[in-house]
Amino acid sequence: MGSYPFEEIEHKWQKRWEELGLFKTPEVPKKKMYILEMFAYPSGDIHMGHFRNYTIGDVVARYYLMNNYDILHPFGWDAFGLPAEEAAIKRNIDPKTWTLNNINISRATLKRVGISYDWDREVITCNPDYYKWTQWIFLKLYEKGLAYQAEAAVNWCPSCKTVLANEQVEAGICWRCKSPVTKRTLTQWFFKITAYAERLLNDLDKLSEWPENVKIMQRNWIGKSQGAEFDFLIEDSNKKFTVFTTRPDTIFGVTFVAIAPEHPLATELARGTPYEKKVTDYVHQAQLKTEIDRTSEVTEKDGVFTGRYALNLISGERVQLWVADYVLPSYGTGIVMGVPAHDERDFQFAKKYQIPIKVVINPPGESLDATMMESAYVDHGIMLNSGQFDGLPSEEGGKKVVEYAIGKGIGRFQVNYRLRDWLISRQRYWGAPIPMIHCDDCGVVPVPETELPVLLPEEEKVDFIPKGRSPLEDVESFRRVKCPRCGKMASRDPDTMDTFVCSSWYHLRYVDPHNSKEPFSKEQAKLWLPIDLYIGGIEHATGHLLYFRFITKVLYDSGWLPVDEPAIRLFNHGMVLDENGEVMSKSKGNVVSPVYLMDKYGVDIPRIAMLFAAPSDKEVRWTDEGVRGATRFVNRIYRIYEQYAPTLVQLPEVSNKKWLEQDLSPAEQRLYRKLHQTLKAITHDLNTLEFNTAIAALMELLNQYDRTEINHKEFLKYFLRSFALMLAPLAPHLAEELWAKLGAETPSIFKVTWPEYDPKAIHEDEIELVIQINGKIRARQKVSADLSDEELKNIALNHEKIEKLLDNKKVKRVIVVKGRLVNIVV
Ligand code: ANZ
Ligand code: ZN
Repeated sequence: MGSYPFEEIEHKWQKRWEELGLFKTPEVPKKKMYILEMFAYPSGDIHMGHFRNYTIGDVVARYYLMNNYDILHPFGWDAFGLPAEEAAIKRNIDPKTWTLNNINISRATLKRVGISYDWDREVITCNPDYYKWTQWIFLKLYEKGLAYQAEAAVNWCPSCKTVLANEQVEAGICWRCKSPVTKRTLTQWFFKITAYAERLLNDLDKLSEWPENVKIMQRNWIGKSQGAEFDFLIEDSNKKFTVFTTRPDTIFGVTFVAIAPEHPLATELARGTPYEKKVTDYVHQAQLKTEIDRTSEVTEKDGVFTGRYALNLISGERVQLWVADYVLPSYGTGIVMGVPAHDERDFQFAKKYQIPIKVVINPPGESLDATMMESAYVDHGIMLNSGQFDGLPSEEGGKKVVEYAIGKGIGRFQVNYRLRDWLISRQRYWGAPIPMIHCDDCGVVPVPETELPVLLPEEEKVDFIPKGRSPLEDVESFRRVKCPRCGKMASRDPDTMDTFVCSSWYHLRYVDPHNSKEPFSKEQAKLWLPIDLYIGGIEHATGHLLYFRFITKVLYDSGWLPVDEPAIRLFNHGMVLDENGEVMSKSKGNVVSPVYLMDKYGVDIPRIAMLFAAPSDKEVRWTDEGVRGATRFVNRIYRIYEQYAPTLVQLPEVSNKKWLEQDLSPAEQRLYRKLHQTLKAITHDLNTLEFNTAIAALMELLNQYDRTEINHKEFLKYFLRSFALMLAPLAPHLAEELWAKLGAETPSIFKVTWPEYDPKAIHEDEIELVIQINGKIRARQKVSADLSDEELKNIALNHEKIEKLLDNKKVKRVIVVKGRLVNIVV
């Protein structure tokens, strides 16, 4: 008896699937199911993380296919982006060649994995027929006032002379040359995602099939906070500034004000005073620090006094004006009212610089002494030292303070979001050009829709070594263009878009990928959207998963989409670790390549090993032992069919028999029951993506099969037929082969409808009912398994032994645990 001959088998079935057009998306779906895995960045060949993610999607897609759904299961490539340029600089090939080459390699591997993609719908974001529509989306946002240009402080490496993405700054150091990164103010393009903050937040409540942790991460990222703004007056000047606070009840406790170093006021206040040098030095220092360093709880807060004072318009008190880098320029107003008694950061700051501490909230029934405090009292309580608001509970008092400020015109209620607008311009070559033109006379003019795409120049040798400005700025033939409005010579915007713009709408292109007139037709969108199941990594929780919700909402608002949320259900798969529990990565040299595994074991063995090793949403350790186990399992199955199938092929149809009414032996009957219990469990597991328990159930079933003497040939065929069907989504190539050995009722096992379990079979006939009095076991009795709670209760109360024990005691309560136990409380 041989082992599973994957070389012969797997390729044969992949060819058959192709010939049958098994994974081709139906034109007009009756019962649609859109299953999507996050597409891939083509940086080489696919790795085990891809293998896992795409296998998960494949199991589900095949399962729904067998449930007669019309499936859309597409794939594509997130093909623009930095690594292509980096590789191009290193190897001296152009990013396009490098990228398309990687796509070809990875696609070939994925086809070998046999994933059920409709390859006719493949999208590649760096192809003009795709990025034309990425540019179209930019124009739509621009039309709606959701794309705008503004100055922003960006990361700048003075030695590389380039702008860096946040991800390229590690602890304030440039990833390439290791010199300190500074900030530069440059004009950049933004998408106004903040205009959707409220909806992005509220609609999370609709997403009942998204993991709770992703929703929590998005809520925190959006970071809604309700509070107030107060105006302050600068002494010796008639200028005002505004602070944002979540604790208006502490306004009388303000003893200083802290300004972010980037705020224009910071340097302005000290100008021409003896404090000027200290302040400007501090401002420069602060710009070298990362946001994390500045706001971390563990680093000591520092700052400089500006020598100036401001007037708290509510309390009438005079307070010191400081510059401090724990204040972030981009949150609230960039200026904080310092309340040392009730805010921990302010407390540390005041202690360090001997700034007064004034208590304005007491804990209920207690009285704080500022000189004795070792930390801030941050909870709510009773207001004091607060003029007319003394004695009020602080929550209520805070509102009163704001109402008072509104009356005086010196304050207001204010909602703030942590979410910032999305900076989407990159001074890079390998991206979708921003479809805008700058004209001396007309200003910024959008490229007319009819002139899309704005092609990335390829003919000329583009020098994409970063120089601090976009490489496209130096490509004359690209840059120079007639102004669409006045016809004078003007210049194209030289920046390209963040790759996350490309990936914010790819799920929409799949519904109509060959449309050359529109990004997708509204009809196709209606047929297929939303995504029914989206599978991908948790690392995208506050990036891509927020962006694609945003773009979906924008297109919904402009009438392009039937839904305002992109995905009904989200599933986050876990990471793949090596034998020692370390993340697989090229730099650690511990990667296992899917190609190597397939050469050695074929597809289905690594597939079973991966699916069995852990629940799909948990980390999985990839071990040789796991592969050996899967090999034994697969070979065992294969041998059974090799041995028995030839003797069963000729038997007639076995699927529609009433097996419990046939003359099966008791052992065969038990196996029949086990089969249907397994079918029920697996059906559940495939819906919940718990593939490890599904495979465990098949293993158990196989064990019982081994212990059962089967004399009834038709029943054996029925059993093997059912087993192959249950195995099909999990080990598709193997299952096809088993199906064929049994006589192949259909050209593919995936043309068979997923079987229904027999409800009569899954119940055991009898159970042993445990009867307790006050939690102590007093009797056991065999009863029929399908009795109701009421019937079980009566049996228990009327049990001979129990009746005696109860002996007219008063029964307080009877608790029934279905199918197991009755507890009588006396
Ligand atoms: C005074 C105060 C008193 C505050 C007190 C808190 C407690 P969230 O909840 O995150 O919105 N803040 C405001 N703008 C800031 C900025 N640009 N950088 C750093 N901190 C800033 O936090 C709002 C609180 O963070 C505000 O309320 C302000 O400090 C501070 F007993 O104002 B609070
Ligand atoms: Zn013009």
